Amino acid sequence: MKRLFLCMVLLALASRATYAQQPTKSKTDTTALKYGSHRSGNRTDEMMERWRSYGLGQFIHWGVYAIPGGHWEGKTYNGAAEWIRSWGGASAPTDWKNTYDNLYKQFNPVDFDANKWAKQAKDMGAKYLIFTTKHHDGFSLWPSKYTDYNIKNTPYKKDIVKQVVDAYDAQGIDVYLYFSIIDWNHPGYRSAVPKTEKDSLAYEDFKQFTRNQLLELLTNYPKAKGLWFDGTWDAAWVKQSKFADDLEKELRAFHPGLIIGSRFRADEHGKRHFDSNGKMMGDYEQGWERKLPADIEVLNGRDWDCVMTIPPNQWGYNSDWKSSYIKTAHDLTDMLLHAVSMNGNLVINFGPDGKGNIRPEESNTAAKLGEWTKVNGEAIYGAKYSGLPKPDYGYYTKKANKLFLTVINKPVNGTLRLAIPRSYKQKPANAVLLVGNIKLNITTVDMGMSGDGDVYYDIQLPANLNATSPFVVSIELINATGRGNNFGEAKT
Ligand code: JFZ
Repeated sequence: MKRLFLCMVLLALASRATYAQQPTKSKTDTTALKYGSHRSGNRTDEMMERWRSYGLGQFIHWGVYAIPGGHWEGKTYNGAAEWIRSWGGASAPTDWKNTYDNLYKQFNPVDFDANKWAKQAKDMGAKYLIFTTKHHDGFSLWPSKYTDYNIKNTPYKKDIVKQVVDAYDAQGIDVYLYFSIIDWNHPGYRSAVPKTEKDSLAYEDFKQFTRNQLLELLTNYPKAKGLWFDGTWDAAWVKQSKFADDLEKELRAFHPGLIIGSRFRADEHGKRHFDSNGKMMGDYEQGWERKLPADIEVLNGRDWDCVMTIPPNQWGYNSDWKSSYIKTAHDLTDMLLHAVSMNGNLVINFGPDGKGNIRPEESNTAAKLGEWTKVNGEAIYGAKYSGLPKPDYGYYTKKANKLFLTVINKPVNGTLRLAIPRSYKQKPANAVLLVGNIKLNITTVDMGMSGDGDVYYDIQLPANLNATSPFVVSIELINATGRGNNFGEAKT
């Protein structure tokens, strides 16, 4: 029996560890590290506070992969469209990669209008953008001095990163530059640890190229608020703990306030995201990729964001969405509140096509989300974890003395019953339905339940509330002390 229990505990711990990338060591068990985390606890500066208040972000994956759009020589590839260069495999025609690496000669997004994108993002309610300046294929969307494989050498010619940064900045949306360390186009790039001297020299050249491009980005686009790193899992890069640590420090010194997530570098023992002492490397946890934490405890107080695709797993443009489940605005609202209720941000991905158009499905979703955030934005921007258990109706978020209940599951009897623990320092006073700005009746319910730790409050929803999407009840909180019930406890 004991053994069975131990097995179950171990299993539970193991699944939790893989799910949430939990730190591996306790505080008392520390190793001296040269290239580990730079800090204990969260950043407290103004820029990071701003990051914490975003709530909703937009991700854009755009590059030459938008031309094939998930299709190659008449075949559909269901793997992520931005990876199409690598889907060829051994059976592919030998010129597959070479053909791909020449696609830029056709890249001419005549419909691209950065202001249109930025306006749409603003209307959706996004407060930050993560934009792919260079994905794994190595194609640079800015006129980089360090490679010819860049936008200047396409028929389009103009600097796309600049247009995006300026347009979003003009809308008051903060821009973060996505940058892939993996670069399939650079001759010095290696995924495996270099073994020969020739390989090592090539890789040294690649490292300098990477550093040059990053400094170039921060020089050209000083309005950028942070760098969003990707493609950092290769064995060759994982070995570069000193180089990457020096580079991170250099980038931070070069661009004060810069925000970098946990997906940039590994410590000297190859540990990524969290160092060998279990401390997070970077300013926020960057491992929440198409997944959300089950509860706030797994986060242990860390900053985090979740990046989410609308189809199951397509970041770049894939012309065929027909065979996939496409997340609705409703699904995404649920995820957004899930994230904010646990102190995280949700970043929704868009994959424009080869001409620079955002597909109609994405535009519709953005518009629907925008309708929602316009009315209910208070529940997400600057809102945080409430300190209350998650309600079955949906999610609580909190800002100053306001508690927001976003209702995903509307109760059939039209009454929201809030269970507020007696230990909670505040209690509900007034309630307003944000859509329509309707004042709601709220009453205290003492059910006289023995040993129960909660006080109940009933909020009556309007009888004619025909909710077809999640709705928010804004609840004013006032201080509460000594809330015992009126009934004696039974002796047991
Ligand atoms: C990476 C890229 O390979 C992908 O194309 C896209 O850009 C995405 C945002 O990032 O894919 C990942 C990276 C990390 C995980 C999963 C997919 N992860 O940590 O689970």
